[in-house]
Amino acid sequence: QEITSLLSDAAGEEVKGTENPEVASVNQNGSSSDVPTLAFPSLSTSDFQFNNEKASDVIIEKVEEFVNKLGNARLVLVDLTQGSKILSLVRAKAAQKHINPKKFFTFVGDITRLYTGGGLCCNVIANAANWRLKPGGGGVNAAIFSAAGPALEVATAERAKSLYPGNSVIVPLPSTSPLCGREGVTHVIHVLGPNMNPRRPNCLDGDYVKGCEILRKAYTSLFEGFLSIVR
Ligand code: AR6
Repeated sequence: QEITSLLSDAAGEEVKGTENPEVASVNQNGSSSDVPTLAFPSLSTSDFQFNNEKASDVIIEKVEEFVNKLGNARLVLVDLTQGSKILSLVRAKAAQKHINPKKFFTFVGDITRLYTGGGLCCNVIANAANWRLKPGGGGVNAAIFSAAGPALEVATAERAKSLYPGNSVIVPLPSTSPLCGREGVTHVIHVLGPNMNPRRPNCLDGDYVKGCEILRKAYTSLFEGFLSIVR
């Protein structure tokens, strides 16, 4: 309990992992690895060009819906930089809605180095995937496939060949993957968000009614997938 409080106090505000001694010391004790944690990027808001304000509303709505179903688990929204617009928006809205900071917080860091780079143990990470479930393409997808090595591509192909927007697939990470050994990640959940970029497949041409519907579906699928792993 004491350890959980220490961690959440540190994490209630946005934290930069490497500058956060409380988080690091908790992890050195080994205890926070007992807290099932999903680290997820903001789906669709970079390469897929989804509006940040609307995306932050959907994230908050879905976090609010799932936060009381988590038991001792927690959700962490991750982005690469301190200046991340989506992290600021979500952090402000989460505070406004009094969402429990022990259960949900934001974190600045590379999702493939959350433990070694930031002292944050996350047993599950989400990927903002492409419909073909293939490596490359930039963003978090390229980073995760590259850090996980070929084992992730093989394990993914065994589970699914493609994804429709709004859907996800859970992939248990083989213990041979560096992401497993180095970072303690046991599962990757690939999620396909809605696309507003005309240069990418299935562009919604600015239709935010459909876009928000698909984004809600994507987060529901992601959070339900995480719950199915931790239960
Ligand atoms: N660690 C943490 N967050 C990251 C990282 C990282 N290593 N890299 C990017 N982000 P994006 P999308 C953040 O573009 O908009 C790919 O090409 C980023 O700042 O990865 O859903 C796929 O193949 C942003 O906040 O995903 C798809 O075709 C968030 O992750 C397409 O992009 C999502 O950015 C998906 O586009």
